[in-house]
Amino acid sequence: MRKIVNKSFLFISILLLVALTACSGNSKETSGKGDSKDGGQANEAVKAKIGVISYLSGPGAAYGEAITSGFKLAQKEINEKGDVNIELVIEDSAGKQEQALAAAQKLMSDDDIVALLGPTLSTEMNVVGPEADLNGIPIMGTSTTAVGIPQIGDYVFRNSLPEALAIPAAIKKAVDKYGAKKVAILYGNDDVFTKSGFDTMKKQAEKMGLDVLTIETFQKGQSDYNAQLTKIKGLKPDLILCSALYNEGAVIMDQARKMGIDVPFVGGNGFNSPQVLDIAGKASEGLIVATPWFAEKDDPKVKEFVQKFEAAYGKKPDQFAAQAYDALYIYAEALKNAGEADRDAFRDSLANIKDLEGVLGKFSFDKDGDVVMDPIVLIIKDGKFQLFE
Ligand code: 1QQ
Repeated sequence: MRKIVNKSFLFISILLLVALTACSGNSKETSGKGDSKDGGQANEAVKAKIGVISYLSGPGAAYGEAITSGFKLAQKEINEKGDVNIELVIEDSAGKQEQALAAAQKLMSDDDIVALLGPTLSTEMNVVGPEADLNGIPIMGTSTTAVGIPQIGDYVFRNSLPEALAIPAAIKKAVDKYGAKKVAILYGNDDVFTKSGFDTMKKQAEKMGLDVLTIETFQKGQSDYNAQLTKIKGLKPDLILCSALYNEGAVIMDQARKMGIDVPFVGGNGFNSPQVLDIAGKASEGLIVATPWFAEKDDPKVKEFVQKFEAAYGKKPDQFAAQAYDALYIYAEALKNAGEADRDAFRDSLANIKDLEGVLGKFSFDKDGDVVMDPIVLIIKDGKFQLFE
C-alpha cells in the first residue's frame, strides 16, 4: 500500500515538474497564443457573462433575429473550443430608445456582466452608448453604422462598417456603371442612421458633381410614399439615393416600381437585408448596396460559416448575422487576452485587437475604435444579391 502511495507521489512530482518546465518560458500567460489543446484542463477557461441588447420584436425584428443567431452560433463554437466560456444574457429593445436604455441599465447593474453587445440601431446606441461609457462597461455595436458611434466614449466600439465608407463606394460604382448625372435623394428624417446615411449621400453627390434634383423625407412606419415618389418621377433622375431601414425601404421600392419608376436605387446598410427581397419581391431589382459581407465569397472561412449557419437555422446568414458572429469572436479573443472577466481589463484588451481573421476579413480597430474595411458592392438581380461589377 505504502509503496503504491510512494510511487504515485513520485509520478505526480514528475508530472508537476514537466508541467512547470513547459510553462517556464511563458511568464505572463495572457496572450492566449500557443497550443492550449495539449494542456488539457491545465488552462482554465475565462468565464464571462455578456449582455446583449437586440431588436427582437416589432417591424425591424429580422435585424435582431439575424444578429442573435450569429451570436449563438459563435457562442457554441467558442465554448466548445474551451479557452473562453461565454454566457449570453439577451434582452429585447424592440428598436426603441427607451426600451434599449432600460435593457442596458438592467444588464449593467449585474456586476457579473463584463461587457455589452448591441443595441441594433444607431438611434438606440445614441442613448445607450453614453450610459455604458459613464458606467465603465465596454459596449460594441455590431450593426450601428451612423457617423460618430465609437466617438461617444472610450468604452464604446463597433465592428460594423460605417455608412460613411459604404455609401460612397456604392454611389461611385453606380455612377460609373450608368453614367448617372442627376439624382434624387429620399431619406427617413427621424432616425440617427437614416439621417447619417443621408448626410453621406448628399456629401458624396456634391463631391462627384452630381445634380441633386430634390431631397425628400419620410418617417418610420409610413406606408404611403405617393407624394415624394410623384415628385421624384416628374424630375426624371438617373438614380435614386435612398437612406432607409428595410421595412420602409422595401415599401418605397415597391411603390416606386408600381408608379413606373424604373431607375436603380442606391441604399445604405439598412437595405442590405433579405427582408427587402421578401417584402418587395421583383420591385427590389436594381437595388445597389455596399457591404463588408457577401455569402457567396470564394473563401474557405466564409463557406464554412455559411454552411454551419444554414445547418443551424435553415437559411443563409445575412450581413447582420455575419457581423454578429465575428463580433463574438472579437469578444472571445479580447477575453482570452485579458485573462479575466474584468470590465476595465476587457476594454483595454478589446481596444488592442489587431488583425483578427473573421468571416468579414481581417479585423482591427482604428484609433477611435472604428472599423476600416473595403466594402463590396452588390446589386439585386434575378431575385438575389449579386456582385455588382
Ligand atoms: C444603424 C444601422 C441599421 C441598418 C441597423 C439595423 O446600420 O442603425 O446604424
